[in-house]
Parts: sequence; structure tokens; C-alpha cells
Amino acid sequence: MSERLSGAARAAALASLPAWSEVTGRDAIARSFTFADFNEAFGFMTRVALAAEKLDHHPEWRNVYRTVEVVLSTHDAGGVTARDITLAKRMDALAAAAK
Ligand code: H2B
Repeated sequence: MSERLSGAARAAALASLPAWSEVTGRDAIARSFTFADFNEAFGFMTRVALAAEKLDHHPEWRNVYRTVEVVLSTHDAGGVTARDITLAKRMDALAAAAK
């Protein structure tokens, strides 16, 4: 199982994800993605779903029309681990490719 990130490793990991922020009151990170329309947003979610299955690591998320709100945390570890950082980077790349 992955370990929760703390200290310098956590700071470095979060610095590599400038669009993500820490969630208040919970060890998790969050980002909101906005797309051109629902089709683009749902296409992104579909690509992320396939990546998440491959990684065996899954987002908490909510879609409203063209926005997708995401929270990442490793439930088994009770906080942010390297697995969340990997998925966040994959989501950033897939969102950038959707535009
Ligand atoms: N996703 C997230 N975000 N946290 C987990 O702890 C987690 C997961 N655990 N996806 C995985 C699946 C686990 O249930 C399997 C058995 O490895």
C-alpha cells in the first residue's frame, strides 16, 4: 500500500501540480476542470475512467454540464499518496489534450 505523502516529498509533489489545491479539513487534493461543452467534459471523464482502471486508482468527481470537479485521495491510506499524484498528472495531460 502507498504511504501518505508528508514533508518535503509532499511539498515537491504539490508544487508539480499548480492547478490542484489541498482540500480543507481532509487529506485530499482537488481541481475543477472546465471544457467547451458537455461532450468534451464527458469525453475527458471517459478517458480518465479507462486510465483510472489501469492504475487501479479512482477519482471522486462530480460533473455539471461542462465542468468536472475532482477530489483525489487514497482511501486505503487515508490521505494523499503518490498514486494520487500520478492520477492528477494523467488528468492534467488528458484535459490539455481535450482542448
Ligand atoms: N482509489 C482510491 N482513490 N483510493 C483507494 O484506496 C483505492 C482506489 N483503492 N481504487 C483501490 C481501488 C482498491 O480498492 C483496490 C482493491 O486496490
